[in-house]
Amino acid sequence: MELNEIVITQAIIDRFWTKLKNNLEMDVAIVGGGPSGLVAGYFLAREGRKVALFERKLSVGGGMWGGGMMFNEIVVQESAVHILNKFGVRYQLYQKDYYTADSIETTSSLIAGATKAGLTIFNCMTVEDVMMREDRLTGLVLNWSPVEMAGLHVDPLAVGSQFVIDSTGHATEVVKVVSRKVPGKLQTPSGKIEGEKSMWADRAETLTLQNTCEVFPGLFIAGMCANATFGGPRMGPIFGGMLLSGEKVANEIIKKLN
Ligand code: 48H
Repeated sequence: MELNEIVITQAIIDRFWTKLKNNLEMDVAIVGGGPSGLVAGYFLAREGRKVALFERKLSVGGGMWGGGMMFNEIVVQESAVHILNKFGVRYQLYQKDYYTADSIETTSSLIAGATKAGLTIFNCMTVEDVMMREDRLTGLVLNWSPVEMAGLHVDPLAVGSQFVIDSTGHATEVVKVVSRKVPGKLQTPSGKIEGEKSMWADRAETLTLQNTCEVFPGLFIAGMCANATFGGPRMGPIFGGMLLSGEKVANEIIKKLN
């Protein structure tokens, strides 16, 4: 049988259309496909929740691919090793409490695990705004990343969700929009974004987990975004906090949805 280009085109359009339409309303919309967002998506999807992740770039994985300064290995502490096990990532003990894993294997395993668990990922989409009502966030405002990159004046589209997770890392993009444009205050000491501090790995890893919370009605923060929002320090290429934050935010939202 001769392969037909028009059928190939129709197949892609039909399937993508269905995927997009199925995700116009969902339980949880995740912004940013770094390690914390992917782990959150995995645990939410495994609970049978309707969850989609929106990523600006062509590839998800965020800052994990490059390990530390492009030495493509990551460090994970003992308390987060159970998450590597869930995704079938191989790791090695370096010394007590310090494990290492190949950053390519880890990132690709998080992506494969999360999508196979049922997380839908939309790449090349930028979240440029949120949807709001009197008392809470109700969804996301999206545009194609190439529209943003080219600076084209094209209006966005919107998707609804019961909860939003900002896992956009250092950039804290959704929190920034909410702080600037949505009436009300963030649940931080100043009511605003406190801003990320310089490196202190041990404290940062503890705070990443502590700062993972609902920072505004309908908006949860995870990963590096949680630390930057609450004024926590950065931690460098140790990723246990990111993985644990993804697990925690999923559990908190599952409790609320139940
Ligand atoms: C759609 C967006 C938007 C937007 C951004 O930075 P990430 O890897 O995030 P985390 O928090 O899961 O992991 C942080 C970790 O990678 C890291 O940077 C560490 C540990 N740093 C320590 C240190 O000391 O520096 O991923 C965030 C993702 C990226 O893929 C962005 O492209 C994406 O979010 N993103 N996607 N719409 N508006 N903004």
